[in-house]
Amino acid sequence: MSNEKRCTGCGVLLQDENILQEGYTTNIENDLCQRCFRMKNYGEYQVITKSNDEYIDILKEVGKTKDLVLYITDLLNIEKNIEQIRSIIKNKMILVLNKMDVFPKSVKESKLKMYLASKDINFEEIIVISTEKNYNIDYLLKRIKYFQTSKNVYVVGHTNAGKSSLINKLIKNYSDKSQELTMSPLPSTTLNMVSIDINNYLTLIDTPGLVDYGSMLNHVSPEMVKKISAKKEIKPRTYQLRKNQSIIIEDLVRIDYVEGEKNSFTLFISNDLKVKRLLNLFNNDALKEKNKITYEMKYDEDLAISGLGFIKIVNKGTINIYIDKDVDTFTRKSLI
Ligand SMILES: Nc1nc2c(ncn2[C@@H]2O[C@H](COP(=O)(O)OP(=O)(O)OP(=O)(O)O)[C@@H](O)[C@H]2O)c(=O)[nH]1
Ligand SMILES: [Mg+2]
Repeated sequence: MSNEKRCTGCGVLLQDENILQEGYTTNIENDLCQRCFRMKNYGEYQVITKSNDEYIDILKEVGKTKDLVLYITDLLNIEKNIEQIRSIIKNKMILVLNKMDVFPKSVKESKLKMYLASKDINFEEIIVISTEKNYNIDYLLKRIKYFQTSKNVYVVGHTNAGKSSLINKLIKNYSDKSQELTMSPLPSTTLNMVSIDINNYLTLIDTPGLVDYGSMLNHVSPEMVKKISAKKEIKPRTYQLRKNQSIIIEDLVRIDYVEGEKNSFTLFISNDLKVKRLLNLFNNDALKEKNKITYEMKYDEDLAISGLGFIKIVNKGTINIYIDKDVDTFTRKSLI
């Protein structure tokens, strides 16, 4: 039997005909599709790969409205192309930087905001929050009320930024609803728009995330995804490197310091990842089969590795990195 009923966890159209297809449920009376049911109750994750064309169509629908949009991004993984979504929708937008809890306490919010402001993208306001620790959620709600142009407020962003988690937090804090959106550590959890009335004046609309094909999360095993995703406050790890020394992170990336004065490399990555330092890079060829990229680092820049985190390098120098060819890397003025 097919119908118009949607899963309340991920927004997919429910169907009870084909177990191999999206939206399957044993009984059409259920609220959740089988995939959401298993994620919620057993933590069993099933990865679905979505094409961004569908997502861009959803964004264009949002763009046809005059409603306020919350653009959620993961602080550790501020996208290389943060303006990408902005270029599709011109609505009033608040930039919400989520997952402050995993960022080292030493990092000043003002510095983060300044970095984003320097990108010259038009946001009504930039707000730092932690959904996990309930940090700044009250303030965010105040600002939503201030900027909203109708009842409807859309929540957009790249996949895994914490959009559904944020909406769940707002439901829990400010409504008497029991609906819970599906959240998971893997990308592409939400599959379609899901509307939730928080109260008579506010309806939040969850959307699937834009897939960042350059993110490491899309190129490693589900076990490694869990390891890469920081759950606790990151303890920055600093290595003093001389020329011809090297850093290796798991079997994910190798960074050879090939030219420059003695230098300081500070890693902002999940505490669960193992890091090895080579005192002489010529003695070990590990990971050299991967794709090589050379960067001329300027004074006080970060090397950002999409999905993994970033490395602050204090002095100028030349580095060679070896990494999966599909993972994006870029340099920027240091965030810290
Ligand atoms: N440490 C930390 N983790 C968070 C926070 N908010 C969300 N997460 C985690 O981030 C992961 C992704 O959360 P979701 O809410 O599923 O993300 P999403 O943006 O809805 O993802 P898609 O539906 O795939 O687009 C989950 O493992 C969450 O537990 C936060 O404030 N701090
Ligand atoms: Mg989601």
